[in-house]
Amino acid sequence: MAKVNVETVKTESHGLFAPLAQDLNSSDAFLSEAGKILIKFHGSYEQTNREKRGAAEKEYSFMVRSKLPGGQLTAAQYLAHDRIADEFANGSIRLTTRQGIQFHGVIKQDLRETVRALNHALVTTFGACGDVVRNVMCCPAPTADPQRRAVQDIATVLSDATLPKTKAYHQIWIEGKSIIDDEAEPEPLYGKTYLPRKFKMAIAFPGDNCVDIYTQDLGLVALFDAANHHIGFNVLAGGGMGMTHNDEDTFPRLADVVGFIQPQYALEVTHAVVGIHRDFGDRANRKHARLKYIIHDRGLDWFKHELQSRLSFTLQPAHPMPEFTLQDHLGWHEQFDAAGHWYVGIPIASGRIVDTQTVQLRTALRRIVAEFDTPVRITGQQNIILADIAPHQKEAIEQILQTHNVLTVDQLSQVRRFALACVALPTCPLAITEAERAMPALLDTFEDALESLGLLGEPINVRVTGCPNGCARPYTAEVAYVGRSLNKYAIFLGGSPTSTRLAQPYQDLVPFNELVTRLKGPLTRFRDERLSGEAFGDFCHRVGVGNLS
Ligand code: SRM
Ligand code: SF4
Repeated sequence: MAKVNVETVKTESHGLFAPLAQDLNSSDAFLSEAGKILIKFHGSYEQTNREKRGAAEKEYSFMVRSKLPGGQLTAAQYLAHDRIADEFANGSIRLTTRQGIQFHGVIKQDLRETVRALNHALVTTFGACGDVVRNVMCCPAPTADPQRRAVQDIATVLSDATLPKTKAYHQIWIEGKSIIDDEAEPEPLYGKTYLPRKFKMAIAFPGDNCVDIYTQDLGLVALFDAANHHIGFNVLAGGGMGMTHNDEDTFPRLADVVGFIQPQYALEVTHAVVGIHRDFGDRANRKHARLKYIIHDRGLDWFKHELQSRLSFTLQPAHPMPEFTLQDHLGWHEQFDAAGHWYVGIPIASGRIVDTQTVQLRTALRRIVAEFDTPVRITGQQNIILADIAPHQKEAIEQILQTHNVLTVDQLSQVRRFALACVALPTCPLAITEAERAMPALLDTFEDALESLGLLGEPINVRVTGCPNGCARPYTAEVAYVGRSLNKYAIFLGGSPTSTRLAQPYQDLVPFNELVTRLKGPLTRFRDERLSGEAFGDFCHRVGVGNLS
């Protein structure tokens, strides 16, 4: 099949409408090549079951992704996702590393009803994928502090302001239109060709890097004065994870600190940085089309100058960057509101909410959210937070979790607590190896190794991806396993425990069953030679990853 050009498809789509709208009315189980590109902007990917490849007929289905700024949902919205999982998807809900929710296994005939059901619950999938601003991340901790709440609200403001203006989403999914009968809405931010590639942004709170701020195209670090007033943001730009093995022109990169802005300029700076990506991104080579390559190729000074030329105010020098930790918000925490509410963070292995014979995780969460009407937050570590819990409800909630065998954070080892894995097989078309599905066995082996070395209490963060695209942000982890070829991985070590430094390549083409044994040497040296309180990633970095074998 002839390969279609993404830029041409965008230009000719009449505002992301055609030929997707027509494709949806055909009886085929799949979309045209152009339709496949366009549906991403609407929050969905066409996929085939990788395990059934080679069968006479491919099994087509769709992944559908909700866009949830700051990972925030009402109880009713969570319950709508829970219902859709059974009605239209494969019975599971998948929390993502960007605080979104994915469904897998939706067939084409059910796509419209799925999107409509989400819209009915006031959730959009628009812009969850595609060459636009993706889900805006923000630290989700539901503390009552009004200053923090105000910053969390900015995530929603930025998300709404960067949605494409085209009416195609409403026309296709809600009105069911398939004929173009009006002018496409102008797109002041995006233009006819939208962005050259995806664009990701996040807001972090000082001291808490739960959104992996240095990996974002645009990062805003909220800063507060001694009286806890929100004084503005340090602006970071040019982070990104994706790379291709054996292609030196592609690489993970940490964002640079660009300057400081007052709170009222968050939207203006967002538009300006997105505009630079739109105008200077590489439209000839999608692998080279992220903002990080513009800054790498043209230099930070050029970027700052270009940014300043697009702003109505003077960009100030950055304030000292706060020391980061990585708060996963798991366990019970007070919200410090007048009602004395609590919130609880519940660990979800690789973000997959599903009932199995032994653990009825989905049922437990559904019961709690329905009975106690708890607002829901999704974290950037693929976990869930249930909020607004009255002190007298805590015991009943604990009881429901226990009845359904759901593990709470105190029952997890530190390594399991901080582990992340991308979706990979069987749905992801780009997966080279397993990730999510292999994680339980890998962590069992990892825990055994740590226990034998007396290191089980160490909070080492391990991230696994089925390919080098980096969906679980492996390159900022202390230990990263990145799918390399059939059943073989590249190992990276030496990221910081707070995700503020890139890990370095350690060993390549390591078979799955050697992933932990290959770390025995470094872990033993860590045990014997570490400085007091030193984390594993910091130890590897200090000694030098190249000196660790
Ligand atoms: Fe991702 C492509 C899953 C976060 C970098 N990512 C994909 C696709 C859509 C595969 C595809 O193109 O067909 C995966 C769908 C698999 C499936 O079956 O569900 C996929 N990415 C995910 C999720 C679900 C992983 C997860 O386990 O949670 C995350 C969804 C986030 C969301 O709600 O929006 C997800 N992806 C990320 C992140 C992490 C982040 O954004 O914080 C990254 C690295 C950061 C970055 O973008 O630099 C990431 N995904 C990629 C890339 C590489 C982009 C690049 O610059 O080269 C691809 C490949 C592509 O876009 O062509 C990709
Ligand atoms: Fe798929 Fe690769 Fe992303 Fe994993 S890292 S979900 S294998 S694209």
